Amino acid sequence: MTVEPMAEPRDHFEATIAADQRIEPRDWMPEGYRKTMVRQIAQHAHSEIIGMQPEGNWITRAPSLRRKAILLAKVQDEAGHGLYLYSAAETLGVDRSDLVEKLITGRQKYSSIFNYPTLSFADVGVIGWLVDGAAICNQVPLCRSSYGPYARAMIRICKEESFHQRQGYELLMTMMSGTQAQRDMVQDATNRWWWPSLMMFGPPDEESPNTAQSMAWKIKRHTNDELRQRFVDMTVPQADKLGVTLPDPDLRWNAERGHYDFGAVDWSEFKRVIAGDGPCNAERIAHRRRAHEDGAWVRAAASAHAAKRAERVKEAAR
Ligand code: FAQ
Repeated sequence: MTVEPMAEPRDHFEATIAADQRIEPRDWMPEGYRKTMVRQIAQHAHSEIIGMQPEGNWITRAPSLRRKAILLAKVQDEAGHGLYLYSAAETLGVDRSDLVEKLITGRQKYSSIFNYPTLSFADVGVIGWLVDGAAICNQVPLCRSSYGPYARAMIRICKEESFHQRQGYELLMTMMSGTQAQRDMVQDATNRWWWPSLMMFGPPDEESPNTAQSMAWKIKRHTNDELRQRFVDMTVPQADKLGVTLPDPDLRWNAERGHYDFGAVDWSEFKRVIAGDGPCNAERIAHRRRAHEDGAWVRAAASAHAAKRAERVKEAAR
């Protein structure tokens, strides 16, 4: 079903949202909608790019050629996700170089989760299992997000995230059937990543300033707490199968609710991390800034090439 053009652009926008159709770049949209989309897509793109660092840290130390090939592919996929997302953001009239500038000067956020260190190879498995697991939980509904270029980018990203999640779980399964030392590494990594993974979904609903409007605009399809609960419900049986203990003494099945109850997230830690004071914030941004500066010559060469080509096309048309 397509929404017929209407005399008032605002009416067309509202009718498109109400009919569960997509807003496209050529369509009129309220400034608040555009700003929210830029904010969310840019944060998401930055998360993918910064998110290459924690696992990238282990590429040179992967324990076998097979693990190295898998990890390389995963980290490259994350770069690709960043690029699809920056492209989606550009359809809203922003410039990629401005977004990157805002990231490296701390004026735009990226996910809190990537400010924690990766201390052993088990972290690679646990990131795949929990972090990609949480990302899938959050992102599958975003495939139905109301902004067309974002929703379409999410379809492809989610397919790749599923592979990422499975490779993590498979790595952990292998480690859990290995030595006691390997099982201990998996448990230790699980202990460190569990709570930060729950924080990925954002603040509790009553403290989330953006959720109500984003739900009304069908940018978000579920609240932060709904998705956090979905993630817990999905992950507890996976932890049982794996043979690890999730580090939460309050975690138990609640038959009445039909969900797992879980303990209180330390929101003061979350606030500290997103304010820039997590264990690795400074390191992540310094690394990103260095990589950006090192890549200056590539950007200069690419734009010189593009300018030259445009000149040649113009000459040929004369
Ligand atoms: N970290 O009002 P809300 C990945 C901010 S997955 C940092 O609830 P909203 C894959 C929020 O921006 C990770 N900041 O906000 C991968 C807002 O601040 P602002 C990326 C957070 O937007 C796996 C303030 O708190 N995924 O990269 C966080 O309605 C493995 C108030 O919050 C996405 O970005 C946080 N965790 O809901 C890569 C998914 N949570 O902007 C490599 C798309 C909240 O007003 C390796 N994004 N904040 O200054 C979303 O679904 C939403 O933006 C939420 C936040 C749910 C993250």
